Amino acid sequence: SLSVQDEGNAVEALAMDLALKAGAMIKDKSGHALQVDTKESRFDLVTEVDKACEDFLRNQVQEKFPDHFYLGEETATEKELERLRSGLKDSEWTWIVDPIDGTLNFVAGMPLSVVSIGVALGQNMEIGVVYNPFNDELFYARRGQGAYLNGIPINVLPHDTELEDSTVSVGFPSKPEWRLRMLEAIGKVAPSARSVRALGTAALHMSYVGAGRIGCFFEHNLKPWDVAAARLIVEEAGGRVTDMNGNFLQLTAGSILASNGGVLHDRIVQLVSD
Ligand code: 2AM
Ligand code: CA
Ligand code: CA
Ligand code: CA
Repeated sequence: SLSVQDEGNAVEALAMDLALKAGAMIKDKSGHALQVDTKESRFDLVTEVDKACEDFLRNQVQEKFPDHFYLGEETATEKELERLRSGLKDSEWTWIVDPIDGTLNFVAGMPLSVVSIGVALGQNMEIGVVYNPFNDELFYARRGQGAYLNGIPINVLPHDTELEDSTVSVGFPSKPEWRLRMLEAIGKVAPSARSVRALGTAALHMSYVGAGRIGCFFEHNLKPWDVAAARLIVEEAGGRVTDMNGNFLQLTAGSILASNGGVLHDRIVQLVSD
């Protein structure tokens, strides 16, 4: 059997290869007539392409690594989510996958959707890959080895960057009550920020934090697959990821704040924490 290091290398190679292949499927179908269904509400959409990408990713992972645990947005069962909540075993590999982050952009034909593939070893994210097929940007991180964009190392903004010199990014969850909570939080932060962006994909926002394009990202009520890959990208790029009260973020996610670390992180927590 493989050493943990060798298995990590094989997982890394597969995660990158699959992100590129799923990304190509997404780009191919963009702008075409799609079958669109609703999920939990009229605001919560899924397309045939979300499902096809997830089936492809799940089958590939299960074929190459039959003993790994796979959790993906479009196939996750209550039992699988419970396994994540109750805590993963130390030596267990877990794939946490969002086949399309930014489905509403995809449905509308806006080129802002990514494939997000995170792989945990035990309770820690070990590998994170976020791929935007529309401009061919591949964000990637491995625990302890830094974060990269298309092979070039990336870093968050300097730690002394203040809110006044930072663009802040946010997301609007599908549940109306959580949107109102977001508007409250944005109301406290926006007056002092350089500007505010909401691009409709949490994984891309967080990757941009890692690349130093924006200072921070926060959103309520996110799911594990929205943030699994990109949190490692932010951390390995020198940033910080917590919940919106500044506390440790579990793999189960929820409310999240990703930033360059330093004074900006503390300032946002001070403004939005409950
Ligand atoms: P998704 O595209 O994979 O569903 C942005 O607010 C984040 O929340 C996205 O990462 C998006 O992931 C998720 N989300 C789910 N439903 C949403 C909705 N109706 N409106 C906005 N975002 C939604
Ligand atoms: Ca979705
Ligand atoms: Ca998502
Ligand atoms: Ca999705």
